[in-house]
Amino acid sequence: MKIIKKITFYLGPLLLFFSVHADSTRMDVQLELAYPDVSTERPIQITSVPDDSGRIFLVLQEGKILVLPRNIQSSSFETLIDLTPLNLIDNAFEEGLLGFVLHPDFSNNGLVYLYHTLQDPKRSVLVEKRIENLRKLEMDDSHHREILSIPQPYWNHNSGVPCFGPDGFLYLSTGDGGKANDPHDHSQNTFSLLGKILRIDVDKRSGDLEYGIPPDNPFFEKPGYRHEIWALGLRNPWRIHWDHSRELLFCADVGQHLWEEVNLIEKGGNYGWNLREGSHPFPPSLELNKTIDYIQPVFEYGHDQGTSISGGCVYYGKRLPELNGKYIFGDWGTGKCWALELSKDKEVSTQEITFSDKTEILNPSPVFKNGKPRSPFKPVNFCLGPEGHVFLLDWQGIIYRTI
Ligand SMILES: [Ca+2]
Ligand SMILES: [Ca+2]
Repeated sequence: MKIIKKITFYLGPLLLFFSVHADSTRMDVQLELAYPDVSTERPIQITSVPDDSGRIFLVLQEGKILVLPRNIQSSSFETLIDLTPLNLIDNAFEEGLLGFVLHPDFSNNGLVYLYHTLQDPKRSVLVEKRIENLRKLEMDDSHHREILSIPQPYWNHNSGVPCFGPDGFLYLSTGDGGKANDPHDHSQNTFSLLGKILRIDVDKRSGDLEYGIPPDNPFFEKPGYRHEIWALGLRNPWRIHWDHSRELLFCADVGQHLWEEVNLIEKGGNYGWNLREGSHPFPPSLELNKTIDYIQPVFEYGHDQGTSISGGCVYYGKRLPELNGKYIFGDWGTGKCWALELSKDKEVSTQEITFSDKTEILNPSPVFKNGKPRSPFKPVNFCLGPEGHVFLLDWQGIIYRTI
């Protein structure tokens, strides 16, 4: 240990040139501000434009998708999609444009999918649109297909950020519909699309549906079940992420008052809400029912460390070798962030991540005042960008990028 400390002491000034320092329990990662001169209020997601331009799509919760250039100092941008004339939002905290994903064959068909809320009646919809000029990124205004519409009883717990799996099917995480305690028991109701992860085929049609049901879905043609369901018992799964190279589906599920969780989603799995919060009984006064086969989170933390998990992504790249193969996520309430590693035999270990912009630490240790977290940094998403960078989206309107 002494020798390592000495080496670190002597190498300290040198190590500052690297963007990541790490040991087995924590790491420091350097960030820089991205697009400080562009108005990026309530950013939700970033996706790379799949060409060599280095451009990104930036999804804003108010209902816009911007195209931003490779140069993160630039103040120029284009507006690709503007849904703000639609009646998306009654409560701006969780409603709005909640996700955007490109079709796996986007470079040939230009198809994109948006998940957003609508009012009167309150609902969430999955919509297909098309980009006709893939270089200039111009919309084909004649193409609009509403694939799925889910009635929403309340403004909260709509979840979002759909993604395509390695099988080419679209996965969509839906919240339990809202309020507290899942008052209508949507998450355990196998005839409700709420509180689920759904799996659909956007290229086919089943019966009157605007999508196909893959025949290997776990409840395909099973009476009493919606056949779209891939997994159930989720509360507000913000957000899911497919690790395509290991074929693992990660899901961060926001807890109620006690536990935040990271799950690995299995076909047909029941993740326990509203009979469990994390690995604990719900309501907490109940004894844990061990007779039902709920799937435990692979990682959970209590509300002494954070209050609302924001799922992220698994990083692969040479730019940040200490993060390679690790799932990066954080807490919206306290700003605490982690890298989760899964060994070959699925053993889980985590490291805390301290993010810094030059010398300023973005996420110091969690601070609670009168029981409420106080954080200058409110991570809402962690997204892979072009050229091996990770983008961190601060819901307060600030975007950071790893160096
Ligand atoms: Ca809702
Ligand atoms: Ca759970």
